[in-house]
Amino acid sequence: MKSSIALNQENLKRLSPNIKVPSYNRNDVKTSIVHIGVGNFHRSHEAYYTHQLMERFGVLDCGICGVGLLDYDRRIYNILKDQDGLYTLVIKELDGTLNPTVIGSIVEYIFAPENPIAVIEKMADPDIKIISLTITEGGYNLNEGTGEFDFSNPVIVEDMKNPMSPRTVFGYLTQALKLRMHRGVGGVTIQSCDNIQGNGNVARKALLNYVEKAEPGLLQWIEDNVSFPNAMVDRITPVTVAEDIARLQEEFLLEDQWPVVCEPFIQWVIEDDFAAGRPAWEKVGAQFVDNVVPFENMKLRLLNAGHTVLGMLGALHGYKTIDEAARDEDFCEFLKGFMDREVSPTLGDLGDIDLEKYKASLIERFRNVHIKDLVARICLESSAKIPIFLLPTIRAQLKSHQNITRAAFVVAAWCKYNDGKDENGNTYPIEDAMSNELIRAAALSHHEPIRFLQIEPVFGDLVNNKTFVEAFLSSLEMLRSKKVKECVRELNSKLK
Ligand code: CS2
Repeated sequence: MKSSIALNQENLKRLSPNIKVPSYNRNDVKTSIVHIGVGNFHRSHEAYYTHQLMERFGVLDCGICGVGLLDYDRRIYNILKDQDGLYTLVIKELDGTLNPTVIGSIVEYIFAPENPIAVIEKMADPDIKIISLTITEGGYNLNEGTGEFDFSNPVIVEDMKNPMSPRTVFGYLTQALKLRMHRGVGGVTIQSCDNIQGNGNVARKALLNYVEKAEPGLLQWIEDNVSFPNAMVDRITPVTVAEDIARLQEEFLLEDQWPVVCEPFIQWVIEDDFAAGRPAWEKVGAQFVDNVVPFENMKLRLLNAGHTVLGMLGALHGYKTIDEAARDEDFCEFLKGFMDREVSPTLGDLGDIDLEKYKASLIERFRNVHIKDLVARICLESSAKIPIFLLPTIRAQLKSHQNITRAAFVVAAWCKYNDGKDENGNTYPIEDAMSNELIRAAALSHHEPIRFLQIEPVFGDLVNNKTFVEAFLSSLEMLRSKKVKECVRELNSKLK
């Protein structure tokens, strides 16, 4: 039996012909993008688009320098160092075939806790035209209830005190932009790639709030020289599991310590507002538009919230993966009702987009048995996701006096989810920056159900809306007295 080969630059030429490898000379790649947060999503999305541009069009001036800010990032840093920045992206086709490509667009990586100055200098380098971010929904440090920047966050307090050894993205950006200003290096684009409505506007607001207190002399320069394009990003990218690593080794004789698997679907719709130019990502499928709002609304309220629906109901029932939940006919009927009756009316004018086709494609994507996206991944950090994915639908429907029964039921399911136990008695951890508060509120809600809606940073003033509160209370009562599947069946037939 042939032995497997470790992934690194030197070994690329020895790999099986079934694996696509970079044919461009990586030594000729010039870095012009710094990316903060090299997680699986960045590796299946922006780094993939950029690699395609290098591979298919020979555009080599858009190399990526990855940056890890958190201790957690040490692992990816070590692995990328070991593998010369290379990793395998395994697209799982709809028929289950694996389609592996070695991605070469990440040509540098800096682990910030070890070398904060190197990160600041890199972001201030005149060659850097874009600083892109995947720092998660919660990473923007805004109170979801009030929309205000959270200055009480202890790491933010630390960064204000020690500006030269920052820990947050805001501390780093402030120092780097200050250097750019003093050195006359010119503007840069800060490009959010997170699942947030108006992600560019949110990045801008969060940064300006921080700078206003930390470095007010920099505000005007940012206004004049930095752009923050909004974008919709999409590709379902599950957590890599041991089996993914093993299959690559067994079927392709490739040893990659941390490959990424993903679905074939990919989409990136970007507002064309780049202060210092940009790669021609449109050549490899990205769409540049004047207004991304309709695309963002559609994606966040249907795909991401659809995930939340399946994740929460699925978790209570005991399903482990999203495809299992989506293949459950009762849950799927509920999901379709949620999309058609409660979300679609809030989406407004979508121009040329075929909404029915989009929704049908989502069901297909959720049902893809090969992706094995974990319910646990969908449910983690819900306190940052639900206010973005689900509550805007509730707010919009309430405003136009329309139905919110299913959406409120999902909020109630989330409350019950925080009891930490499914209906078979299996326990699971609540992985959430607000886990203490959520667990406490869920516990209190057994006697006083409204307590859950009093989590102000999540629900804000929704707790004062009578219609919403009633819908939530009756759903929670139902969920606490019967199994989730029974409740869903009842609602499906009642709401037909
Ligand atoms: C998911 C997203 O985290 C979540 O809850 O809905 O990660 C989703 O898979 C991506 O946004 C797909 O583009």
